[in-house]
Order: sequence, then structure tokens, then C-alpha cells
Amino acid sequence: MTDRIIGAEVIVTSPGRNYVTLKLQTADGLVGYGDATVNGRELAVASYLRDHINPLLVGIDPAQIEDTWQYLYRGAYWRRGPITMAAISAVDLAVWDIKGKAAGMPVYQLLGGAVRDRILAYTHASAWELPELLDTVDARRQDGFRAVRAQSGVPGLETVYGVHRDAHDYEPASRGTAPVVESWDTDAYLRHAPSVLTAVREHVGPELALLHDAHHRLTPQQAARLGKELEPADLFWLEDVTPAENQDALRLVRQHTTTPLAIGEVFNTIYDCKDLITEQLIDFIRVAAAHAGGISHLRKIFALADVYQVRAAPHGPSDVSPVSFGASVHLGLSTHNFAIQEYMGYDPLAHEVFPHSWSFSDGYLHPGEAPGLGVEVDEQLAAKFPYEPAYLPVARTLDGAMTDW
Ligand code: GCO
Ligand code: MG
Repeated sequence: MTDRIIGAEVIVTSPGRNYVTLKLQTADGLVGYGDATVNGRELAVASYLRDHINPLLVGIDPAQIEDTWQYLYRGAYWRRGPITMAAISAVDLAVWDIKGKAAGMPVYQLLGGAVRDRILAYTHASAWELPELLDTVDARRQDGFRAVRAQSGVPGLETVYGVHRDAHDYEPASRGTAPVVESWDTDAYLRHAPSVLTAVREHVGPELALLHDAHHRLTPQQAARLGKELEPADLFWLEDVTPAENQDALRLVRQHTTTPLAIGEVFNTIYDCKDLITEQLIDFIRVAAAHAGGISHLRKIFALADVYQVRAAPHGPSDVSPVSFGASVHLGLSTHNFAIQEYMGYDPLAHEVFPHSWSFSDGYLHPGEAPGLGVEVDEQLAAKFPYEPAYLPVARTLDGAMTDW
């Protein structure tokens, strides 16, 4: 029996980049943390929590996780959407954290216990030119990774998603009061990407799991062509080929290629992906614990996916905080159809502000044995890094029209 919630607070901090964290406190002194970060729209979720949710949480029983989720989801009347669902996710993660701490158990134990010893992770390798990209992939393998996402520049373009011209690290959001404008030309990309990925495959040999992200930019026909042309590169997956709103597109893509397809980082409920799963139009579902309703809702999505041999592979960029990243790793250890976890990595300051029991070694992740989610917040340190306005880029085609970033 856990005591009721007596305090709910939002912590906005920027150790390297902005994060929104919900902190819940119980009458018996337990503290639970949840992540509500939506990259480039952070303060909207902070306000949703502060102004509309936190006042409702004081007095509730945090042990009633599912009821709390239903209360916030059904009770809003205005359902779904990234801001609402990020706020619900944060509450869900915080009450799972409290339940684990009250039980003295890591959350993966509450979810049914371990079904594997460790979770395969993939990271990013990016460089503008192919020789540097091959070096970067090699460096990631030296770091222990057995799965790597490769992104390169495109001749004729100044800026491209997933890669900075002069750096081998990639962080999409930039601080400032307006988004950076990137350029895009699908034809130039389609002429170049297959040769780059095939060259990476030749360089690394057959075993390394190789991934690539098209970041929602292609038409169904272009996506089908790319999938087909990438078959010799034997990708682990091709990600987000078409904009997430056009789910019918995946039908056409599927008919033309055996390249495995992954989608879902911008989805926020099971309703965004149920047809993709039940019609077996995708191979991997990439919903994140911070954005799609927390552990409680991800479990439902993954259970549906399991029936159709679709595997779970949550989004794990630097813009989901170490809190929800930890939650994802607990799910990974306890979910049978969990395939792989994206691990883009964090600024060293983020590791300090959010000390965590989860760990990476030899290409694999483990949530650790600390009770709850195993991620704490050093609030004194967090206070030293106040929010800084930052935006994701936008993109325009060469004729100047807005396009999908
Ligand atoms: C990924 C993603 C990210 C997103 C970012 C937006 O696969 O990791 O596409 O790089 O662009 O999370 O905030
Ligand atoms: Mg992606």
C-alpha cells in the first residue's frame, strides 16, 4: 500500500539540451520521475502538466497506475496528440517509478521479469563523405556497437537530415529563437543513398546490423524504389520512409520490397499504428515511452504487435531524457518481442543531472537493479542549466517550398 501523492512538480533543465521532467512525491516520502520532453515544444508540455494535470494528481493513489492513465486519457475529452500524450506518459512513468520503489524492485520485475539477459542497442554514425562515414562506423564498432545507423551527405545539397558537414556527431535541435532552414532534394538523395549504404555493407561485412533513416520524406513510389535498391545492403531496417500521416503508403512500399520497415517515433497512441501492425505492413514499431503514453500504453502496443510478429524497437534519441530511456530499457528486458533499442547517447552533463542505473556495455543495454526506473534527478545541478529556446530544423526543397524535415 503506497501513500497518496502530496506533491507534483515540473523540472525544466537544459544540460546540453532541454528536458522536461515530472516529479511526484508521496506522503511516505517516495519520489517518482517521468519524462515529458517534446523536442522544440518543451514549454507547452510543461504548462499542460503544471496548469492542467498536476493539480489533479494531488491526493490520488499512485498504486492505481492503469486507473490514473485512463483518468487522464479519457478525462481530457480532447484525446491524443503529442502534447497531451507526453504529459500522460510522464505521469505514467512517475507512478511506475513509485510502484517499483515501494516494492523495492526494478520496474522490469513488475513487468513480468527478464526474458533476456541484455538488450541489443544501435547507435548513429554520420559523416558527409563516404570515407569519413566508413571511419565513423568503424569507431562505433570499436565502442562495442553491433548495430549502427548510417547517414551521409548528398551531393548538391548544403544540409541534410542526420549529418553535419564538419562533425561526426549529430544533434538536430539548435539553440536559438527560430529553426535552422535545411535544404532537400529527393531525386539527389535517391541517386546517392543506395551506393553509400551498399558501400558501407561491403566495408563492414555481413554481420553488423545496418540501419538507415529516411525521416518521413519520400512518396510511396520513391520509398518502394529505395527499399528495392537497398536490398543488396541487407539492412536491419529502413526507417520512416513516408510521412507518418500517410499510413496507406506502407501498403504500396510493402508490395515492392523485402527491406524491413520501421516506423513510429512520432506516433502517440495505439490508434496511430494498429492498422500498420494488424496488416503486417511494418516489421518494427518505434513508439517511445516519453511520447506514446508511457510504459502502460507501450505494453499494449507491443502486445498487439507480438500477435503479428512485429517487433518493438523504441525511439531513443538524445531528446528523450535518461528517465524515459531507462523505462524503455526495463520494457526491453521484460518484453518478448522487443528487438533493439536506439541509443544515440547523451551529453556528459545529462548523465550527471540524471544519474541512472541503466548501463551500456559491449553493444548491449541493461536497466540495472535499482528499485523503480533507476533514474534520479540531481535537482541542484539541474537548476544550473535553465531552459534555452531551441528548435528542430525545418526543410525547404530547392524551389523554396516547405517540405518534410
Ligand atoms: C531518430 C530520429 C531523431 C529525430 C529527433 C527529433 O531516429 O533518432 O529520427 O533523430 O529526428 O528525435 O527530435
Ligand atoms: Mg528516426
